[in-house]
Amino acid sequence: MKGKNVLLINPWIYDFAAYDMWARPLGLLYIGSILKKNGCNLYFIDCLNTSHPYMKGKKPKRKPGGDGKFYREIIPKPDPLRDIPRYYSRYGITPEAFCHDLSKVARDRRIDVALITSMMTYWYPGVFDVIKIVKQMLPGVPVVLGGIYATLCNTHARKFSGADYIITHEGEIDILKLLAKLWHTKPVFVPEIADLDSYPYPCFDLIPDLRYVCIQTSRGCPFRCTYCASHLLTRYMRRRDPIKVVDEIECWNKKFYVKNFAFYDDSLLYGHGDFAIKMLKEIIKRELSCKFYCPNGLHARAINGEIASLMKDAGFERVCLGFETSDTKRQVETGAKTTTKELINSINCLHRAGYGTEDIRAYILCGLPYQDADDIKKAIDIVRSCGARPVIAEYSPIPNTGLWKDALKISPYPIDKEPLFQNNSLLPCQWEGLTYDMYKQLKIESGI
Ligand code: B12
Repeated sequence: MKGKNVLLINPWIYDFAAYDMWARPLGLLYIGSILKKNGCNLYFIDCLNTSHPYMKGKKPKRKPGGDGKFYREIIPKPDPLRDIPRYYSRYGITPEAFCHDLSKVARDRRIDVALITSMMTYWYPGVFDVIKIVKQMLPGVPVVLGGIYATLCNTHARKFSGADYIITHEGEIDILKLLAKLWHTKPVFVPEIADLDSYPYPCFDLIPDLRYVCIQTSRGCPFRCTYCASHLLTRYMRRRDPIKVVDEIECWNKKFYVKNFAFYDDSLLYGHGDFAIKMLKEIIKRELSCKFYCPNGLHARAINGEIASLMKDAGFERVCLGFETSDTKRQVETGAKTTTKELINSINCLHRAGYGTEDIRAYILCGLPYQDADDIKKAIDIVRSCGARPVIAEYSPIPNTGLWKDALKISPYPIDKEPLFQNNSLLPCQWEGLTYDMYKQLKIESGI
């Protein structure tokens, strides 16, 4: 594989709304780092680059912590969404900037393979457009598609994406197998799947203006929540050594001056003994003075007085908790991840550790099959009454998850035929107990 030229592409987002909450194509960057270890040369085009030099004057507003807006342009809606009365946009760099980068990369060398990632199932149009352009501008170059859409909507991707090869699930080993076959060669480095610490750090060094880095301390989740796809994406749970995680953080901090870190785990605190305590103590011991974010939400059950104080001392600015629903029966039926009592207890611990109301956010799922407006209203009230800020997370139905059958029954949209209807912005599982208007009203009344 030595000397082969590999092009990595992170496609555009096409959606009604998108905000950059520390979004990085972490999976693609892991794949890249494995190929680099095997001697490949890497080239990266990030369609979600917010500081692209070609787009002077189109710099979107960014916050000091690294999150912020994407540049966007309104584009025509795909046909299935034509009747939705909202603007639809392409988020990320302009097509001109993309084509400029692509021709620049291809001008001086022959690209041997193009690797494209995918995130949300309903973001596939941006992925398809990237594939189409690559096929036109780099004729004959094999295109490999992987990622979350490619895994969860595999048949759809095979039929319609235009990619030459599709790799599902965690791709580190399968990409090596595929490229070994295509290039008639053997990899010199193969990571040990069971040991996440045998993986090289994701190749964030390909990002020129590195204001934040995403960290994954584990893959998988000990829970099987019926709304979540974690177990369909990762076959079994495993976790890194907490000290090695801090080594990685320190490396980005010392070598690349990165100060902001977002954790991408499905289960950062819960699941493996005192992992979190060890990691947090090590961060404090090394006096890294970095800021940490958990946009994916933490398990409230895992937070006690000690963890809350350690998080505060380590530099967690804000804490996001997954509450999801206040209905006891629904809490149990969707996976028994947390109870209302545990949520209240965790918020109390965070207060005692010095977090204010604005620093504690609790995600509330909105639009689960058969969930009514009253459930959401109650959850908002509970979160408010114990001194945290409620955040509504609109539900996206995902094929083959526990709630999928109910979602199919109740959704007014053909969510199984067309992944675009899995878009959470549509409130795909609206019904008479929670119409789109009721949801809007709820947001206005509760000031969210
Ligand atoms: C981090 C994360 C986020 C981040 C943003 C991430 C980003 N880059 O944009 C935040 C917290 C902001 C976020 C937000 C949301 N998210 Co989210 N998120 C995740 C999470 C936890 C991890 C994704 C990740 O990076 N994993 C780590 C990397 C290493 O894994 P990976 O990307 O899958 O890559 C591996 C393989 O896929 C493959 N691979 C990837 N690319 C390629 C390319 C090639 C060529 C090959 C060969 C292989 C390959 O190999 C990689 C390495 O093993 C997933 C759950 C999960 N377990 O995946 C949910 C998940 C993707 N999110 C989901 C949802 C629902 C949302 C929200 C809609 C939640 C809400 N209601 O508000 C929002 C929407 C965001 C928006 N509109 O802007 C759903 C997906 C829904 C769908 N229909 O697709 C998921 C699956 C969680 C779930 N509920 O089950 N999310």
